[in-house]
Amino acid sequence: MLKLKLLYLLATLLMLVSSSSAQMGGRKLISLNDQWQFRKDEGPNQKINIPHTWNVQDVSDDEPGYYRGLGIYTRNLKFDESAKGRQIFLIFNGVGQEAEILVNGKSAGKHIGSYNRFVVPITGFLNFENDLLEVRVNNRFNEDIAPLTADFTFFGGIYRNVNLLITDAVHFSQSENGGSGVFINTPQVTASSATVMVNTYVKNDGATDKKVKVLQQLYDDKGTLINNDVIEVNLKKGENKSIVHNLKPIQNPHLWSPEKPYLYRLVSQILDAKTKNPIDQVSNPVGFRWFRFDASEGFFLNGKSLKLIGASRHQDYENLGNATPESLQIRDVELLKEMGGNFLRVAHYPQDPVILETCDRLGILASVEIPVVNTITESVAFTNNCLNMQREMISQNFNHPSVIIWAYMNEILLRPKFADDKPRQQIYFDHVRQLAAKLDSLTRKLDPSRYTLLVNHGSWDIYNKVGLTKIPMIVGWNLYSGWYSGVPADFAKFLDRHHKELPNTPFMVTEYGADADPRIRSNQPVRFDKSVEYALKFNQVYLNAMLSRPFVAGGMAWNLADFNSETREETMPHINNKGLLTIGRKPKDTYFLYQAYLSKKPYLKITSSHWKDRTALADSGKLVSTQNIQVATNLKSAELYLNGKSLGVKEALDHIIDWKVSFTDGINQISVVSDDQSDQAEINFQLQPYSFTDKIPFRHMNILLGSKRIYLDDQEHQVWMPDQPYRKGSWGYIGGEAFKGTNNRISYGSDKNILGTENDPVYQTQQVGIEEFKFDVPDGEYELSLHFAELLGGAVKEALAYNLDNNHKKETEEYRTFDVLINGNMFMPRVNLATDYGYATAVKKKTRISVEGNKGITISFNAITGKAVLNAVQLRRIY
Ligand code: GCB
Repeated sequence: MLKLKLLYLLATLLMLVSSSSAQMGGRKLISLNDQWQFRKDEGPNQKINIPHTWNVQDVSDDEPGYYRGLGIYTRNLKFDESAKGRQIFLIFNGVGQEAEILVNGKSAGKHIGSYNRFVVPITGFLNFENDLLEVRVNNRFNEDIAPLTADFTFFGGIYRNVNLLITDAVHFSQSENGGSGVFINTPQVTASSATVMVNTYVKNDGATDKKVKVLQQLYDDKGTLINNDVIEVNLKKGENKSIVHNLKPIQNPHLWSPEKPYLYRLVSQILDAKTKNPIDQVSNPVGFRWFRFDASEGFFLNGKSLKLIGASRHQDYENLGNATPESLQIRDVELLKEMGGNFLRVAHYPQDPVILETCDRLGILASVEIPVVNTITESVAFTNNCLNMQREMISQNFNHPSVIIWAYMNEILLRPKFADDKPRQQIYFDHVRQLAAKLDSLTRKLDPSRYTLLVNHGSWDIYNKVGLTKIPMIVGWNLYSGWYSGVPADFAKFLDRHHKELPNTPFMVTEYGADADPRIRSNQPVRFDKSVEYALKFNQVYLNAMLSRPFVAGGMAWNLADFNSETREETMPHINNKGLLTIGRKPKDTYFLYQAYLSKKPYLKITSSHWKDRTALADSGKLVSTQNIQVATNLKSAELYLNGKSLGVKEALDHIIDWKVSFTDGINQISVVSDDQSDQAEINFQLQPYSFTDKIPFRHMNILLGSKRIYLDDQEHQVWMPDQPYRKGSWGYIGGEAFKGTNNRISYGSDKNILGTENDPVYQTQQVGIEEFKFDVPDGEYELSLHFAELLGGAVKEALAYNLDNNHKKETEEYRTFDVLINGNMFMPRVNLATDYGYATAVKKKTRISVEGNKGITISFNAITGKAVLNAVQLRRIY
């Protein structure tokens, strides 16, 4: 009997706990991501789920521009009885970029800016029977909202999670610029003690005054309560009160650092003063760390010097636009950590809340910034919107121990307005400086515990002249020597210049990078060829320069991953290829280079192991082709094996070892070994005969003219190789020269988007003035494909803001007409690529040929006006 009674008591107790924890919920957070209808302006309705953007397709097609206008989202809201009499809020984590929220046809709130959270109280708008929610979203250009222009795409839509929050009349304030209402400071942290000061906003939306207790409880990572504090408050009706708790100092705190990101948890509760029942509750992370930037010695965390190395990140993903699920966003921070990075520049705008949560958890330090990029509008509305974005960003991300920097401007003098009117330009500069000063002082006021950062591009004089290097606590430089201009070695000179001329201003390299289209490889890498090889060398030079200079506080690669930038052309139109990962987050060789530089564990990796399908000409008179294999490592040396045979031990230079490997036709097994580390790659090599009379059978060949690139078409699994001048017994072009565009930085080819193809690199290079192309192939049946594109002329495009020395305007049209004959027979009469097909448009012509009498194949070009061209050629032996 006693036992039964005890059991009964226990069960009652359990029920009480669980009902009180439901009650403690006081607040309920419900995801509202499903059951939406969406339409573009007057378009048809479609069912969608959040996250959603309406620009996934049109940012990648051949049509310039993407839809920037109105999108309307609707959804019903259903409540049960328990919601009546409570406070109801909608929480939008990100809507691009203007939003108006209507409930039952009435406007309940508006928000400006794509990248911050906002909360809309809707209690007074509900009938609790058949409530209809409508969100009118617009991503039109608005001169009063940043960003105005930038090298990324301004996706429209409700692209981050939406939640419904239901609270008691008394709750943690939801009027704190999207913040949780609880702001945690750690004013003094040392290895032996840490203080915690919590500023909490408690709101009474009830009809009567209310007495409550505000309780702060600090738990360690095992869930043990280590500290608490309670304050009783009288809240008048309608009042939003700030309450400050100073917790007693924590002795010997666990410190937060990249190696050991120890997180405490602060649970804040509002209790009914009489019943002690919890009314509302929120939790926040607490990390104890202290840090400083020093102009001579760089960055220090918890008293120890730490070079900040990492990357910036955009939030969009392959085929998803910016509507990226949380799991993939978390993965990005994991990939940064796995790369050996310790810093994330959350650029150019605040991102999904899971990003900084993951930084906290994994020990990645971070800066966050608002999207004031390239240019400003000199209007009061623009200024106020910027200030408001900064306020929201700080309020929403205040409690993340990972955040050490707030930033607010990026390359704001990139192409300053009023270049032809110097007095007017001076007024503009004054406005820019005033806006920077306002944003900086607001930031220092809202959060004196962190640093401020303003990011410039590499034009030293202008930023100093306008005074922008004097405003922030840390200066950021985005440096691209050896990419957009100059040579990589100029980079170190710039670093030294800052240290010499601004010896008291700490700085970081907030961006640097070179495009690497993962489909492009080169044995002769040059600037702007987009080859993976050039990017790898570039990154080596930059890492060496930064790591060897203590005064450089840090360096952030641009970018962690490739990202969409609708206006970009080049080899992969609409994508910025400076990522260390592809837009689908596959590692490029550069990612492995970073692992080799940064990994604390032994590291050994064949960088190009994913370049599995290769082709090249056999060495003269041999049955092999000698090609490069590269290994990234932090070990001193390694030994390479080809099909089990050692090719010797070699020492690493700047974390890279190069071997010359003699590939045979077919599968080649490569392995590399050092200490107890090893890596393997299987390379399927297609040997091309040096002469068609060699023993190597000819199967097929894809040749790019006027190019030094190797192009891997991953859709059709074709490997394209560079051309050669005709050699008897072999193949090649006769006459002409490689096309060179008007863009100064490309040494060959064009950077135009080629319409009608995904294989832009096949059409972006060409031989101009070609007379013949010959294949001295043996008799048989062949399929021949010729590829053309007119690379000159067409609509003059506005040079993109970041293409400072790019100039398509000087281009003069060629008006070329030519005949193409194959073995003396007319194949394409009087072809005019521009008029017959359009400018920069892929043209592919295929035919079958019987080669007889050992005559081989001769493609002849007969120029009628202008010069004949050929961009690429494919030959396949049928039998
Ligand atoms: C920059 C910009 C960034 C661009 C980058 C580039 O300096 O800050 O937004 O994406 O250059 O790749 O050109």
